Amino acid sequence: MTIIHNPKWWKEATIYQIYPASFKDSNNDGWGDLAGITSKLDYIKELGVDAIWVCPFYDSPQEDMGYDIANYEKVWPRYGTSEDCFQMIEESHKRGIKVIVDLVINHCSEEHEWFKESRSSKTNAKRDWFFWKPPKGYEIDGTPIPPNNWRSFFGGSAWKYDENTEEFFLHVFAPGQPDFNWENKECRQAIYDSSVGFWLRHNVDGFRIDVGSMYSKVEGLPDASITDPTVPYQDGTDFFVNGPRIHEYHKEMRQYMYTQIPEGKEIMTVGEVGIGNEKDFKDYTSSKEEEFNMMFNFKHTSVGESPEFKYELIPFTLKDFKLALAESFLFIEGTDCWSTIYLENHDQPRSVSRFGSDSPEWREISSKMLATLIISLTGTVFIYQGQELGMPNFKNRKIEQIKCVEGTGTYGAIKRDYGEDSEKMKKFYEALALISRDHGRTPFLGVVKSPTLVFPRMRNHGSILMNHL
Ligand code: TEU
Repeated sequence: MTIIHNPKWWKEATIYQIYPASFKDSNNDGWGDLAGITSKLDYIKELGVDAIWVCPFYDSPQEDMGYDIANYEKVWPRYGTSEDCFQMIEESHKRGIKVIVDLVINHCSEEHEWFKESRSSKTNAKRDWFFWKPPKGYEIDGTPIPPNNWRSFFGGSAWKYDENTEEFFLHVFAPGQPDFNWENKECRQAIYDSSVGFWLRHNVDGFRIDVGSMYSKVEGLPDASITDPTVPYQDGTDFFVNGPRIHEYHKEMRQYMYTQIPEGKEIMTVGEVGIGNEKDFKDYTSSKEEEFNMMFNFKHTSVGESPEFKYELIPFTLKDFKLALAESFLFIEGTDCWSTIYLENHDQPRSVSRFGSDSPEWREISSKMLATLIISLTGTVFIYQGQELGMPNFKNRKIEQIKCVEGTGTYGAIKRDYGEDSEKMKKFYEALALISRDHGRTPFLGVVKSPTLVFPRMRNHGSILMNHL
């Protein structure tokens, strides 16, 4: 029997995710920076890590911690200079560590030059690069009504009114994150060249593709059905998650990537898909389809959150968790697809607090148990800075101290729709204490009193269902 063996470095890899703001501050200005990351590469190497994924470090007004990009080709000055970045890439490569960067191209920032041009007039050449629509009508007091009833992931309407041209633009995330109109070919080409090409030409080894399932919106942007009559805006994801042209776009982008790298070099991509069915997952990750190499599923990190509203906790059992986690990898069996395994990232709380126990008695052993779980399952392992030390959630943070735009935006929407003293707000506070996105964003090491490495050495952990195709 001949076994066809086509090994790929990324199938056996352990990838370490770095959140630049809170990893290592090299100049004592209170923010982590790229020089800080470079100074810790030996530590990262020692962990047995094969690649780092560095969260957005590009120029940005930081409404969503850098996921609102004003210039794809410039480093945000607090994080350093382009030279610092090129050095981080070079020093990683010297140590045999690959570098994966975040590709945030469902939207940009209101501060991006392309959006500034687009908003300048209805006839601007870039007007169609974003979704602009006139109001659906006007309230009696003259307030313009958004073009459809979609809600933003971060609370309130997914549309923001622009006085200048008296039209709304679409933002499925924060108001300062206008969605690109991927239907426009010229816009797609500009995105590829600036965000993908620039970094491939500067030697990165791949991309983590932010909200990679949401670029294709259903034509006409129809109203969502009313699933929660108590609030003005509804869940519109049926019309933009895994949409009609999404696979076409990813194939096109992957082809573009090949034009930017030397012969023989391999690029690794991991797409943030979030939700979908088995067919969607296969379509994204089948090697012959040439879209993503692997993807992130949100099923297991959403366990215990109400499907209608994330910030309302519901009971769950160990079995629910195991079945949800299995959705990340079972679909690849007998296929040419590949998968990831993770418990933490910058949008998630600390896994020891979420799925184990962070009491002084149990924190270390509980973290070790979760570490053992993920390195023994199938798929490329992603671990998040501090997870190797069993960092726990922070305790007793007040609402005024919440920094993340999902937390502050949701708070504002609940206050407006239900009131400060409502049951909804009470449940929101309870949920925030467990699952706020800020839990994973506190300074590295900050809350760990006695650091001990909880991960077994990670290199070549091996996969149970090794895929040879
Ligand atoms: O996250 C996308 C995403 O789906 C999350 O916002 C999700 O809704 C929630 O936080 C987890 O349940 C990506 C980035 O990872 C996130 O940091 C950004 O805020 C977001 O995209 C917008 O770019």
